[in-house]
Amino acid sequence: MSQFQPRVFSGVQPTGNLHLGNYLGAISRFVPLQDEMPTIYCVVDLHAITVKHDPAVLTANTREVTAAYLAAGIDPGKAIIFNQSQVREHAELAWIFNCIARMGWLSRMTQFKEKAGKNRENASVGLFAYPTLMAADILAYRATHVPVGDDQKQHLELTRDIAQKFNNDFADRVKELGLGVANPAPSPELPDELFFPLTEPMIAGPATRIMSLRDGTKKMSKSDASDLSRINLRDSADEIAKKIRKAKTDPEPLSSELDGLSERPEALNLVGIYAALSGRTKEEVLSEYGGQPFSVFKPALADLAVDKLAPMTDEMNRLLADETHIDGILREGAGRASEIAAPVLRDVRRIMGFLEGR
Ligand code: AQP
Repeated sequence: MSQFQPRVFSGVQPTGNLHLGNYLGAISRFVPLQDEMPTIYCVVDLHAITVKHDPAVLTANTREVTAAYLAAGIDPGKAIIFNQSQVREHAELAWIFNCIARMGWLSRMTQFKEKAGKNRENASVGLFAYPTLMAADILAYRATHVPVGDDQKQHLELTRDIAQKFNNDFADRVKELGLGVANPAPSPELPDELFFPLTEPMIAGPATRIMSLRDGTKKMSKSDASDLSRINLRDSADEIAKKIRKAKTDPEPLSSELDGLSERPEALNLVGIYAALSGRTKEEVLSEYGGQPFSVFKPALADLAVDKLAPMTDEMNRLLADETHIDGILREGAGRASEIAAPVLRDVRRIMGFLEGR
């Protein structure tokens, strides 16, 4: 019996203000994977409408995320790059998963609680159901690996729960139709044949959670009202230097040991950013800068950040000047993505028992 083909899927929402956290926690990690296995990188525009949006801005942001993918080094000749709404299977599978997932599972999602805030009654149903759409994004391709930042861990656990419930609920049907794939880890809770893989999260490296520059206990975020809290991928060199200069810190010099930063979240965050941008460990950074004041470390970090980000920003701006080229890449990618998702959904429809009239 066949095995699941290794395949990477990940996505970024086109909600504006793409930032260093998106780059270090996700986009930069997408690049090497394209040489290791088939990769699918999506601009998840259906997710972006779960909160109030401006249609023209959504279009511009969709192109901006695409430009960031390309400028970071994702090669459309290797990876599939497309925007979610062009592949109808995402929305269709999400509906089916809405009927598999339990209210209790979704009610526990911390991201919904954070994004809905106090006014939960007024949040869209889409915001609540966001994780079932994310599960559909991944499982429409039967993707086995998903590189993401730490904030997406809970959603990926839910994706596994949905896959597991689907596999269990329809185990007999999957077998009867001959659509099963050998379960690599059979257990009393799981059938020996699966339809969907239990996707592995890839949350690794020194930058799985980059924190706000204004508050080391809050994640750097597109939606933070303070622009000083994040380094945007399209910030100029001057803006980057200013934001690092103004980043909240404490008066102490950096410690030489990582343990010394355990109660200093802002300092730890800046060291983590330096480590991720330079490809070194935090320990190595501290062995160079331990004992130094922030008046020395911050300019070094600003120089490094500008060195790393400026070429990417220039490339993004160059790419964004040619919308036809970007739209063509998305269209071509959507065609390739559909070729994978359409047969999966055809099988799902048969498993569900939907009558196909044509
Ligand atoms: N601060 C972060 N550090 C590391 N990784 C991060 N990611 C987001 N913030 C950080 C990762 O970036 C990818 C794309 O994220 P998204 O577009 O789905 O948005 P998000 O996770 O909801 O976070 P944002 O970018 O800050 O947006 P808002 O403000 O809307 O919540 C994901 O892999 C994510 O883990």
